[in-house]
This record gives sequence, structure tokens and C-alpha cells, in this order.
Amino acid sequence: VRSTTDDARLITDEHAAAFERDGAVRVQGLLDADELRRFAWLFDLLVARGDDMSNYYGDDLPGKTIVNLNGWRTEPSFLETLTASSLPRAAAQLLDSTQLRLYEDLLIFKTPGTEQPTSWHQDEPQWPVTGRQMCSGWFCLDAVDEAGGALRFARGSHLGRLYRPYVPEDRLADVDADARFFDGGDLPDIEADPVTFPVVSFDVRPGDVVFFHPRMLHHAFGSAPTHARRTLSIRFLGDDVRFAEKRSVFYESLAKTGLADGDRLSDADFPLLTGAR
Ligand SMILES: O=C(O)CCC(=O)C(=O)O
Repeated sequence: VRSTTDDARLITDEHAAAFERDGAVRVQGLLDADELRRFAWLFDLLVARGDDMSNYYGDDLPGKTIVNLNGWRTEPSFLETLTASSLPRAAAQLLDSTQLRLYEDLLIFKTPGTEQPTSWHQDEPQWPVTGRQMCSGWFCLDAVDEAGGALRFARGSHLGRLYRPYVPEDRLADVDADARFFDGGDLPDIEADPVTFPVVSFDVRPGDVVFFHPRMLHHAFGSAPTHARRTLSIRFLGDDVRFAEKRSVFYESLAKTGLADGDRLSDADFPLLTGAR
């Protein structure tokens, strides 16, 4: 755990400007060796409890994709490790937010040589919230380049429209019910229109964190032939975020928060990580 004081700057003005302009920024060397060791420990524990989601990512393709969503709900030490790390403070600085809450954490493990991609998508369509002060902090425990699964983004797409999320057929009615949020309609073919959607990617080394806005269109190839891709993506919400009911939420507990449109977020479902209550 870092010895920096609470108000030490982890994010430069250049990082903040890039995040605002492009919707994604790489902060190199944010996590030190001790923080990485703690996250690696959590990763090993949670991947063993993960689900093989290869059928969702494309099980006609080589490899395997294991996912564990919301480790914080099952592993008591998760929040302790996260709160003690520099991630929440860096995210708060990036969002210029006094408070920071956890939205969710997502572990993704792609075995070596996985060709199962993460399809182009945005995250916000299935988050039952409104506001601008939101970001995910995505990092890998291994060095990863674009071909080996580093996230690829449509630069600036956080300033554009929201598109209908992909859902299985039995949930299409839920997406229809939320149509007012999806002013972009169906997801366009991102790769086919490089003028509207210029694709950028950041190679990462252990300790680097890529922060991106949940409206960002993003995608990833599988993993390198020689090594696995061990990834954690941790989602943060800042001061201006309020609850906004959606039926197309990604997982069920979000439909059971008891919150109504416009409510401030509750500690029970969105734990406070930094800042006073
Ligand atoms: O790491 C990946 O393959 C996908 C991650 C992702 O979509 C996210 O963090 O929102």
C-alpha cells in the first residue's frame, strides 16, 4: 500500500484532459508491486470461483473465458484491498469527485491463445444510473498489447450516443422498455466507419491502469498465444450519479436496490470507497 498522503496527486492535468477529451486514458505505473501482489491474490481466489462464460464470448473459437462478477460481494477482503489501493483516489481525482462509490468489479480471465473476443459494446446502457462522473479502472496482471487483448476504444464515443445493448432474445422486451435511453438505436459497425469511430488502444504493463467512461464503445481481442490475460475492471461512481431505473440491467441485484429515479446511491449496493458520507 502506498505511503502517499490522501491528497497526493496520482492523476496529472494531462491525464484528466485526455480522459475528458477522448473518454479513455492510460495511467502508467499507478499500482505498485505491493498493490499488484494483493490484487493477484484476490484474482487467484476469485478466478477459482468464476464461471466459464465461453458460450457468451464465442465457444466456437479456441480458448476459454472465465468471468467473476462482483467479487466484493463474496470476498470480504476485496473492499479492504480496493480501498487501501490507489485506485479509488486516482479515480476520484480523474472525475474531480469528492466521494467515490463502487459500482461493480469484473474479473475476466482469458486462457493463453484465446480467440474469443469481447464484442464492441458500451457499459452504461445496462447501468441503472445517470450522471457524468463515472469511470472504470481496467488493468491486467500481465503485459498486454492490442493483439493480446488490450482494450480498444472508439475515441471520443463517451460524448456520443447510447446504443441498444446486446441481450439474449428473452430480454429484448426489457431493452424495448428502456428505449428512451438508447438515442443511438442499434449498435453500428464500428470497424467499418473509422472516421466516425477512430479506434485507439493502449498497451499495458502490470501497474498501468486504463480508465474509461462507461459510455465509451470498447472491444478487445482474445489473449496472446503464449500467456493468459488476467484482468480486473473496477467501476467507480462519483458525486453527480443518481439512480435511474432500467429494466435491461446487467444483473438482478440491481433491480432490487429499492431505490427510485433520482435517489442518491445507497451504501448497501454501492459501497463508499473514499470521501465523507
Ligand atoms: O477486458 C475485457 O475483455 C472486457 C472488459 C470490459 O468490457 C469492461 O471492462 O467494461
